[in-house]
Order: sequence, then C-alpha cells, then structure tokens
Amino acid sequence: MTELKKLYDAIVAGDAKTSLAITKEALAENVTPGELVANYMIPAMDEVGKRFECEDYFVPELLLSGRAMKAALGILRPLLAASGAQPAGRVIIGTVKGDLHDIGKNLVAAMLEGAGFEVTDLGTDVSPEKFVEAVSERKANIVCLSALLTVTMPAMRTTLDALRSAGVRSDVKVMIGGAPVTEQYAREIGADSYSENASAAVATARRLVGEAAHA
Ligand code: B12
Repeated sequence: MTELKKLYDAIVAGDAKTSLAITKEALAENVTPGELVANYMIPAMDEVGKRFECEDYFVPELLLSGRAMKAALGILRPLLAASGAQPAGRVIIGTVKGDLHDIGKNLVAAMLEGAGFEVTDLGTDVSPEKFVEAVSERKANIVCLSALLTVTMPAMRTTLDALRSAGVRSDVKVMIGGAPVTEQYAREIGADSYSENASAAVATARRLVGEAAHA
C-alpha cells in the first residue's frame, strides 16, 4: 500500500519525480484523484506558502514545489474531468498587462484546478482585450487578475473598464490578488473580491460561484 504522506512530502520538497511516481502508484491502488488533491496536494502547497512567508523557503523552492504539484496534476486532471463531476466553475486567470510575474498566479491556478475548477490560464502581460475575449468565449464564471507591481495595478482597473465596455461585466465575477493588492483596492476599482493567497482564493471562488447561482 502506497504511503500517501509521501506525496505531501514530495511536493513540499519540490521533488516532481517522486510526486509523479506516488500519484501513479496511488491511482493503481484505486485511491481517488479527489482524495489525493484535497488531502495531500493542497495541504502541501499550503505548507510551502507558509514556509515562504516565514522565509524558510525562497523563490527557487516555490518553483520546484509548483512543478511537483503540476507533475501530479498533469495525470490527475483528465481523470478529474472524466469522473463526470461537473466543474466547480469556469475560471479565466492571468497576470495583467505589463507584468511578467507568474509564480503566485500559477499557484492560484493550480489550487483552483485541484479544487475542481476548469481553469484557462492566459499567462502574463495579458491585455484587457484578451481578458474580455476569453471571458466571452469560455463563458467564464470568474476572472482572476494578478499583479505584483504597483505600476501594473492600474491595469486591473483598465481590465474591469474593458469588461464593462464590452457589456460582459455582469456575467462574470472578478477576483484580484498579488502582493501589493489589497481588499480596499478591490473595493475601489469595483472588483467582486480580493484574496490574499492561493488557498483563500479557492474558498473565495467557491463563494463567488455560489453567489452567482443564487443571484
Ligand atoms: C520572483 C520575482 C521576480 C521574477 C519573476 C519570475 C516569475 N516567473 O514570476 C523576475 C526576476 C522576472 C522579476 C522581475 C521584476 N521584478 Co520582481 N519580484 C520577484 C519576487 C522576488 C517574488 C515574487 C513571487 O513570486 N512571490 C511568491 C509568490 C507565491 O507570491 P505572490 O506572487 O505574492 O502570490 C501569492 C499572493 O500574492 C496571491 N496571488 C497572486 N496572484 C494572485 C491572483 C489572484 C486572483 C489571487 C486571488 C491571489 C493572487 O496568491 C499567491 C500564492 O499564495 C518579488 C519580491 C517578493 N518577495 O514578493 C519581486 C518584486 C515583486 N519584483 C519587483 C520588481 C520591481 C521587479 C522588476 C521591475 C525589476 C526590474 N527592475 O526589472 C521586474 C518587472 C518585470 C515585469 N515587467 O514584470 C518588486 C515590485 C515592487 C513594487 N511594489 O512594484 C518586488 C516586490 C521586489 C522588491 N522588493 O522590490 N521579479
């Protein structure tokens, strides 16, 4: 019987090879993808986030852990989709125009995916027009905007303006985040929510989809 805690340990240690191997072994032993994601992978990334906050971990460790998480998600994603479970919601995510930081955005995307959301990642330096196009095309429930530079934060406002001008603002919830972003800024620009980190983003995304369903 595979010791599943090793999956948690591999992600925290940034060991993609082991994370992939344990995931394969666990699946062969009929452990469900949902159990792996919820009980081992998300808690591992939470731990990685905590270590980064208290400066035990730095950017290289974050990247390695993100890669180990992605390696396991790569084989789980099709299984999660094939399990027939309805996606928890459709999410568009990207780093706003002018900004190339993507480590945090990738973590948010991976956690949302792990939590059963269908995620379309537009990458970095994404123009407002590209966000609008993706929201309309994918019929997204939520659009997530990331910014790490104070000088690129205004692009969040511009993106919201573009969603309004295109007449799709009321179709989609807007969640924003990134180190310089605050709850107050979210209110100021008329976003629906702000989340401080990737695990909070999952809880907020679930709440936003629930609110939209009851609107
Ligand atoms: C790594 C890094 C880089 C890398 C980026 C690599 C990559 N692929 O992302 C490189 C070297 C390319 C880089 C470049 C630059 N950087 Co830089 N960078 C950083 C650094 C060290 C870490 C950022 C990071 O990845 N953090 C780890 C992740 C996990 O945390 P996070 O991004 O905050 O994400 C978490 C939350 O914020 C949240 N979150 C993030 N996005 C979203 C989105 C949503 C929707 C939600 C809900 C939540 C959420 O959840 C995440 C996970 O918990 C920071 C310093 C720091 N300590 O933050 C500087 C920093 C952000 N960079 C800075 C600067 C100035 C630059 C440059 C302008 C430097 C230069 N002169 O060229 C360029 C800009 C390039 C550009 N146009 O974007 C400054 C920004 C200052 C400011 N306030 O504007 C910082 C703060 C460094 C500093 N102290 O001066 N950088």
